[in-house]
Amino acid sequence: MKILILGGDGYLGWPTAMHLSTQEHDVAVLDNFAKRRWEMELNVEPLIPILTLHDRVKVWRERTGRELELFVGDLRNYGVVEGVLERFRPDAIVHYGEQPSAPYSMMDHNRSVFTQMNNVTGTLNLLWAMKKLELDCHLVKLGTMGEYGTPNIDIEEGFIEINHKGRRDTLPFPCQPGSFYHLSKVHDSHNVRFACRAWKLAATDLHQGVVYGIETDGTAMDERLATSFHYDDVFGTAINRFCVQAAAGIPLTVYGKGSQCRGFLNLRDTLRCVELAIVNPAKRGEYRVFNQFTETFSILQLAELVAAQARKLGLTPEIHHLENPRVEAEEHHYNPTHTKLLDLGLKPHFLSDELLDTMMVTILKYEQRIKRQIILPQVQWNGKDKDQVMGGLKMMWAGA
Ligand code: USQ
Repeated sequence: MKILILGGDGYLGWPTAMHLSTQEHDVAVLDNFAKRRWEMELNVEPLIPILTLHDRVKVWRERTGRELELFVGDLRNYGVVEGVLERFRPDAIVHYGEQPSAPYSMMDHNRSVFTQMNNVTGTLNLLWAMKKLELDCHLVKLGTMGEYGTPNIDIEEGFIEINHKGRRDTLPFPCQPGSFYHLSKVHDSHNVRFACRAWKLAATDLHQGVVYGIETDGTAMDERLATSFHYDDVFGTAINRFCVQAAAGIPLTVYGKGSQCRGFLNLRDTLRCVELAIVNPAKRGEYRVFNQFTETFSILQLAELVAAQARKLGLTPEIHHLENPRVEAEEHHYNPTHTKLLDLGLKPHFLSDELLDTMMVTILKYEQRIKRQIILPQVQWNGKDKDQVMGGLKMMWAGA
């Protein structure tokens, strides 16, 4: 199958490209390297040094004899999107090409507007290009479990059957996301669903939980094929951050009580879920949602698991409860359904002591690169916009 990966330079995009290439698919990657620019803006960098995408593609060819076609371009530019689709004519498109961080979207006015314009426009351009070119192509769109928020009922996979005043319908599950980033994914979901209905496109919206892990079969092949692993307060996520903190002897940063629950999955399972969605495609006109996570944990539970494993490695981790920088429920019901990917054959890699151990051992190899000043949360959900803090002076900002 011909598969185009949007956001192929990222934490998930690059290992997905390697994985699908190994499965004998003909894979192309597209990226505009925006993430590398945001890293420079915030003065953060991935823990493991990352080669350019051009060089990683070369190393991949050297190691496997397989080609990954590389396109450089911005999804906000419709001409780029249509041009790439016309040239590559994919059977499936995996769309990771968005601004992925909730804190980034809550940092200030500029970044919040940028996140929504970037994410929504890119996806809309893609939908229009798929329509115009009449490709027989399945869109696998990365959404997020955060679209649902934390309602006081069980979360279904995308849709819920409702009886209302004697009438019954199956409707999109209500969304109460917790950041402008998560909201951008809700807007995308509506646009993708509408395009499937109006233009008979085929799409799978993967409502993914928080991904953890550093290693996949591809990255393990050669250090030069490593993926972009973040531990800072903006691009780093819960388990990955806790492992780095434990390895560096920095107290684990649990926000608030830590009783907030989320769905989690191993990076290796992300690759498998995307593959399962691709080889079992949605039908034309169909918009389907898979909840993509394998386990739920509270944040405090995770911190305790990481700390226990760190102790076995001779480390002396501490857990600190910080004032929660986010506006989010800490005590809530959480029982999301996640059967569709299991039904398609997903065999989860659960969070194990062994995995945490391997992650921390890898992290310890790069311990000298850990910047301690980028660990503590700096973005307050209801804090002052940085522009205002700077007395109305607009920051020089390269994101627009
Ligand atoms: N948290 C802490 N301490 C930390 C970091 C996070 O307690 O040092 C807590 C947060 O308050 C939150 C939870 O952990 O309750 C998850 O936060 P996160 O930063 O790990 O993940 P989140 O912001 O939700 O976003 C990440 C990805 C995003 C993806 C999402 C899936 O960055 O792209 O969509 O996970 S989900 O969380 O299911 O919406």
